[in-house]
Amino acid sequence: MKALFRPNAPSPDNPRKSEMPVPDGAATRSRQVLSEVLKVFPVAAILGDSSDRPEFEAFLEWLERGDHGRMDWMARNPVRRRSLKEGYPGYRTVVMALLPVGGRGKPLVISGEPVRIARYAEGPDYHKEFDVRFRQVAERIRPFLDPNDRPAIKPDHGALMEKSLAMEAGLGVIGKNTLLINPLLGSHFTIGSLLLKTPLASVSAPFEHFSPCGNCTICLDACPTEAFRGPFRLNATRCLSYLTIEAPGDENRTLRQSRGENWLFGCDICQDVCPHNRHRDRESSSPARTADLSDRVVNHPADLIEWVRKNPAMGRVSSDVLRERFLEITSVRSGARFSSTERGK
Ligand code: B12
Ligand code: SF4
Ligand code: SF4
Repeated sequence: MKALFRPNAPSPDNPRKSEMPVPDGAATRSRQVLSEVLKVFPVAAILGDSSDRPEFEAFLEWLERGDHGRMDWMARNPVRRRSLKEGYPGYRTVVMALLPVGGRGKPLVISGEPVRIARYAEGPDYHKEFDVRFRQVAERIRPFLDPNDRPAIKPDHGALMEKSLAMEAGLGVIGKNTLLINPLLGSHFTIGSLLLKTPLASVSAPFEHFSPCGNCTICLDACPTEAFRGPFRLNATRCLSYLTIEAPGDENRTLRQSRGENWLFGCDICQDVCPHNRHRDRESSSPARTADLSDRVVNHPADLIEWVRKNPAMGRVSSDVLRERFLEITSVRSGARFSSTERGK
């Protein structure tokens, strides 16, 4: 594989930082903007005009291998992910923020069976959370922006290589599990971006020289479906997050059934095992004690719909899909066989 990762520090040899001229006073304006952003988000940074993503080539190779599977939206016009100016012409600055995920990682108990749900999917939908907070930010920073600026909110969607941008903004470094790791937060957070037309100077967070992995390979070894081709390379079509959320249909059903453990929605294993997440509780891997889980007991698969309603982040898959997956988990565990008619009930 080609050397794709260049050190993050700005230097004459490293053109990652601003290539286009930033007007006088932009640095002061940037700091003022960031201080407003930090009133709304716990961790944030500002990335002035960034250059081409150094990881773009790895992204193209990923698409060529077909590792995106049925996520056609990832393959659509890939070049727009190469740089901000190609994805969002006219936008010059990205305000990047991290939101720690609140989920407790405890299993949900359905008809006495513990099943697991990715932490990020518990509680409020993070897309909405970013939307609300970035709207507040946009109001606060309006006095510092050019009059014609129309900030665009992009949490998780849009043509942004978010981890790569956040890494350049000094918010953390990508680990071998392909996730961004921040030395204080670990990796259980989501990333959101606010795009500005106003050119601002970068104000980075201080974590660009952090080196998270060394010789460690715990996450690669722990993945139950062997989804990693190697460090930093994930075959999404084997990842339980893909198999339970993005493509819960028949594709790779056997893999999900045989190695999917009891993951109902998403998967957190390659994060939960990471030493940088040690500060989080490890209850996801401990046996379920029903007494501790009174708010997590669902008495019948059909009641799952009600539970999901209270956890809107899980609304991305239909209740039928969730019920189907639940039956898949329990049938494998008990060795029972469900006919397709029974599964459809
Ligand atoms: C597609 C996608 C998925 C796919 C593919 C995942 C993947 N790793 O690409 C699937 C459905 C499997 C998925 C799963 C999950 N996802 Co997702 N996903 C995305 C999405 C939309 C695009 C990611 C992407 O560009 N992939 C393309 C591939 C090629 O990139 P990559 O695997 O990251 O590989 C890069 C690095 O390895 C790097 N690289 C290569 N060599 C080297 C060498 C060195 C030294 C370094 C440092 C880097 C490096 O270059 C590659 C190209 O960028 C982003 C949001 C966004 N717009 O960015 C969220 C995002 C990455 N997902 C997120 C989350 C939370 C998850 C899950 C944890 C959810 C869950 N609990 O179930 C899992 C984690 C699985 C995993 N280990 O990645 C968060 C990650 C937060 C974080 N801390 O990093 C994001 C940023 C969403 C968000 N806005 O918060 N996801
Ligand atoms: S999220 Fe789970 S299935 Fe996906 S790569 Fe990580 S450990 Fe493997
Ligand atoms: S488990 Fe180890 S190799 Fe994997 S991301 Fe964490 S530190 Fe890096």
